[in-house]
Amino acid sequence: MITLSLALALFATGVDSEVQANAQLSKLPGYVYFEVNGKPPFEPDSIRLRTHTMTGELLEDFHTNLEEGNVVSFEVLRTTAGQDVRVPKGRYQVILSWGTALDKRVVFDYDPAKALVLPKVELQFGDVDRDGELTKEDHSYIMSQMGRKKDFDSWYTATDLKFRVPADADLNFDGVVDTWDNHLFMVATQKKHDKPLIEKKK
Ligand SMILES: [Ca+2]
Ligand SMILES: [Ca+2]
Repeated sequence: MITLSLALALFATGVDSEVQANAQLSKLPGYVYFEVNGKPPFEPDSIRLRTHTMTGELLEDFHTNLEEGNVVSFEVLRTTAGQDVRVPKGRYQVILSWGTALDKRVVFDYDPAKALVLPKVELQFGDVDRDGELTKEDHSYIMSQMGRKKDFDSWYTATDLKFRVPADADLNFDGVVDTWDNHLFMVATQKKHDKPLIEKKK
């Protein structure tokens, strides 16, 4: 039985690496790729992306589904004469918005002739009321959910009129709301986070 479990585990690992290898091979020129941290969506979920020039001009505002391994990929397009065309080589920025994460800005150097793979993007979760900030309001909700567990309680069921769910209070996605989540929230409030709005260059 142990041998069978081991064989299955090895088989599963093999499949995973194969998927990763295929993903590496299929990186397409003109696309930007990066992984984000976060909970695997419990239902089909999508992340909102807004691409901008460095002077703050909005290029595109769209949603995309996360791929295998929490990977985001997109082309950098601009609508010109009714057609979407790739922007020229240069520096751009993208704002990510996803569930209870704070908006995150990523700056990148784009070349439409190449595939661009960026470092993993760490999103900060904990904005349970989704107002773009980590405040007392978020903290008190997290504290009110202490002790809830994924396998019990109604993990994904709204518990109040603001449609917050216990899973929102689980900042490290381990299936329980405990003092670690409170700790992560407190640490996050001490950090400087991206402003959701893009500042124009002077
Ligand atoms: Ca908030
Ligand atoms: Ca947790």
